[in-house]
Amino acid sequence: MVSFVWSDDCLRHEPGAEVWVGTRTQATEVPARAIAIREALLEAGAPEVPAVAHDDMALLAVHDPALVEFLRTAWEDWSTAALPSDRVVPYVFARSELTSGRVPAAPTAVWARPGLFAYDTMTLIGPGTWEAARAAIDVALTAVDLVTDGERVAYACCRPPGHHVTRSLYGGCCYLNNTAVAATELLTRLGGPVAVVDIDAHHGNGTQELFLDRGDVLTASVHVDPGAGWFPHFLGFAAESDASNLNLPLAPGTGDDGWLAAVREAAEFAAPAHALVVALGVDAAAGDPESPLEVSAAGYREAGRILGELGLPTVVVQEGGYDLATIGEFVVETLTGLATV
Ligand code: SP5
Ligand code: ZN
Repeated sequence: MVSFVWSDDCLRHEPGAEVWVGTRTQATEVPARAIAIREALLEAGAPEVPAVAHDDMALLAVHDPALVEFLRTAWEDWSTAALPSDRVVPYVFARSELTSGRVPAAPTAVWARPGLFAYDTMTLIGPGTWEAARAAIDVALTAVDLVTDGERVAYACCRPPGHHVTRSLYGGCCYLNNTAVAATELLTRLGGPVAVVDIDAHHGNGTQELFLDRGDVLTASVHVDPGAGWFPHFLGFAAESDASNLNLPLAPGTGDDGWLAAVREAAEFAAPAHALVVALGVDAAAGDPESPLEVSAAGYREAGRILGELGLPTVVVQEGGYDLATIGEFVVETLTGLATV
């Protein structure tokens, strides 16, 4: 069984809620997700590898230092200001057209600062958010270490997830783009091109934007059609595809056959790469509360097999997946498929 990288610090992020259409709704991206995955992996006999601390080189190659500094200090500043919300939440957004593209002023009000970096209201910051997000980067980079040291496949049990984060904007329950940092580090160490195949139920918009027009990192994403009303709403359409990016939006209710056909297409797109990052969201699962793709556990195992058949050094990075009863099983099935070849 594939080794998995773990850090207890990933449990320190407690979103508390998601502000959605102006109301606080129940948080979906909760610590119990990672605990459930770890239990299933241990049960399946996967060796556990503790995350090793890594410096900020790869992180700062991906993200704007201003975003990183904001995330590092946001909770401290917010709690000092004694605001009525127990989580950092934006209320005014520094959209680039507001300043005609000019750099917006650094706001003096602490409660205005999140609007420089957040693109939604669902992605709250609390006491352990930074520690968990930074630990997830170490988890991803430790999995890269395993692969560059000779393991063909390694799994990074990252939490919070990351694929919705761009160079300077966070959202979609994500703070730092673990997948993009892993891909960047693989590129540095093994040379390019590196491919990212994202099978989370939502479009990997952050990863797409980070590697736009770059021949050295190919990105492919299989996800529910944003045109059918699904997050991230503004991106993930087939028309965004080009020589280095492939979007495969699927209709709600697609199920195994259509989903696996798209995974095969994504795998073919990734085939020329020297290394692979699988952005593994298991929220395409039938029964997942956040997506309608209706994929079975056998479907995820087959997706793993298809991607494993590429024979590339492969880092698997955890993204979404919200059905606590089955999330662990779906991850184990995927890794089993990846390891069969
Ligand atoms: C990593 C990942 O899978 N992020 C997905 C975030 C998308 N969430 C969209 C939520 C839309 C509204 N949900 C209503 C229920 C609120 N609890
Ligand atoms: Zn997702």
